[in-house]
Amino acid sequence: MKEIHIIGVPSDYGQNRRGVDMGPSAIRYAGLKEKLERLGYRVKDRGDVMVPTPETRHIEHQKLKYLKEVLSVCEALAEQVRDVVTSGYTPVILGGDHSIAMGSLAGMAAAKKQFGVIWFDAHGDMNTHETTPSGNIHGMPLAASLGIGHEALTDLCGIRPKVQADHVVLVGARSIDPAEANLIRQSGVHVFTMADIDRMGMDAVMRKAIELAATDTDGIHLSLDLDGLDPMFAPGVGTPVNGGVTYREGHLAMELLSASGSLLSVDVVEVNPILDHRNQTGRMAVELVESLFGKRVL
Ligand code: HAR
Ligand code: MN
Ligand code: MN
Ligand code: MN
Repeated sequence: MKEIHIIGVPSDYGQNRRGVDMGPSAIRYAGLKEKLERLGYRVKDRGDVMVPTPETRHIEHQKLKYLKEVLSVCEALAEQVRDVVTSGYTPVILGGDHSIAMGSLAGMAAAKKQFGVIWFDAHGDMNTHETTPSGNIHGMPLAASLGIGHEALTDLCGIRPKVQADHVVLVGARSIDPAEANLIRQSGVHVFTMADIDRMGMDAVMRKAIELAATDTDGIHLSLDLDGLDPMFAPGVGTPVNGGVTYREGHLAMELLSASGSLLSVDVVEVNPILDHRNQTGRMAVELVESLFGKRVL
């Protein structure tokens, strides 16, 4: 039987609204462990990675806000992920903002020769310190993991790059900054925007995405940013963007990834309980993870 290890990362150092640090609690409170157990998995909760208290810290670089704190959190997370994956278990990583994915991917890169990434997100997260409009590192983790940007980020854990561009697929994109768009085009990552989902349908998009991320790799890491969903279904996020993935499209995407048998690891990020309505987004996150791990109607 497969064993899942939950790792909480209560960090909001990658962006400027407090609250995502409560994401792991909200997702756990929505019944994550019990629901995965009901699907037949052994589940171990490894607790939270140590995150320093924001009120004791200050910004040093305006274009890389809370760089030191982001790095220390990501290093600690990478170590946990490497340990879980080399032991043969599946990590479910609970953010926190999306900057933590640099730690997830560093841990994956330490444990696996080749892996693909499906980056489910309204945003590209392909900025660098030179292109960022905000200085928030949660807009940079995909670029950094591909080896693009400031070396403090790209060289995290001494592995660069963590993943190859032709094994990376963005799904759900609809808010990309102009300079970020150039980086995306130059990088060679694959992108399915919302318009592509409208035209092709989620079924065709995900089948193609899975093929791209699984070819020549040992499997797929899913980086699930809840703002990829339409704010109607996931209002508790810091940077909501209209015109997102619907409830059923989201589940279909998870079901197809589950059926592919290629899933290695997942992060669930950007859930902000302060901005949420009665934990709707936390519950949505758990529902999507259930579909990802095989929950079906019949
Ligand atoms: N692109 C903008 C920036 O770099 C906004 C990024 C928002 N990012 C997330 N993660 N919520 O996907 O600041
Ligand atoms: Mn993101
Ligand atoms: Mn996003
Ligand atoms: Mn290849």
